[in-house]
Amino acid sequence: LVGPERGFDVDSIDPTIRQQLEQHVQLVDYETAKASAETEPVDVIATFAHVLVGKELVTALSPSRALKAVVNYGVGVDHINLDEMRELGIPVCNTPGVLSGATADMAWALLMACARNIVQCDAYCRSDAYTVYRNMIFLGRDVHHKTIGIVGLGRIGTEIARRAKGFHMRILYHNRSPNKDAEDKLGATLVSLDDLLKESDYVVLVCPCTPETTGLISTPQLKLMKSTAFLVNIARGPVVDTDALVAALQSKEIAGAGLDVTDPEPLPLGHPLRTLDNVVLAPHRGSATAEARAAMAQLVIDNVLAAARGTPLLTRCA
Ligand code: 8YV
Repeated sequence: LVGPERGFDVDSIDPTIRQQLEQHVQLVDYETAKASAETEPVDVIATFAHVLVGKELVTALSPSRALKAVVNYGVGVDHINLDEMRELGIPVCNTPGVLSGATADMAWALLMACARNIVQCDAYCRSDAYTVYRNMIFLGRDVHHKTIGIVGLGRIGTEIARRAKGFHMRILYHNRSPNKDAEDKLGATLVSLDDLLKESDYVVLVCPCTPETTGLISTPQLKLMKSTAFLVNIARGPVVDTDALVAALQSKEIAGAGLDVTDPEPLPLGHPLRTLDNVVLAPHRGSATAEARAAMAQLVIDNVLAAARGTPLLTRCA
């Protein structure tokens, strides 16, 4: 089941989820569920990022308060009003762990694309301009032995740090609480956000989007970064103040940005972030590998069936 918002393609939902769940439960889409909610309230809501789930939606679909769980396809649950779910006594499940490696790989893909101008190189090689070999074009920046600053050293952040260790990088992190394991095994150092921004060559945002992290990176923070440093965002768009980022990129206060997520998402046509040549964009593809998607789908299926059958939920997060 999906929510009422526009701006996403309902048919893009993993068909595995539909096919497998259909064998066990009756699946209804949002409009159908809403129309028949009085007589047939839904038992479980399965949803994903980009669909705002709160008291209003839950009450519209299950006015008799029969809802047993909200099951999210994805690890981030910032689109679900957890306070309201708590108030209603509705458990929330997500898909942690199974997408950490894929999302860390994506952070690295953006980081490397930024550092070595991969997108510009590709366009150049396809264009008529590439007729002779040139030595001094598209010079990038080293990644190895540089400093990476990871904002949010949870499951995905730790995977990013493990890859950074392979590149012999100095690893700084900023987190709500210390990650002793990453300090011991990866040599990661906990620092203030300001110090991380000042010292890092690559700043990677991978924190959850909460009221505390919304707008975390704005003009004062971007000013702390080196003019040679890159910002990679695989967290959520609102963690960065978009206008401040555009200004920093236009004035070359930072070298560039790799953005898997933006605010708004998608960006409107003609938005500066769509045209700046020191930006690499991806359409929220962090966990989008065949392997991670299959594992996410399986967790959604298992959680929906557990909720429907009244057996313990597998990955409850709230
Ligand atoms: C998903 C995500 O692509 O896990 C998350 O929090 O943002 C992504 O993995 C998305 O939620 C699926 O629609």
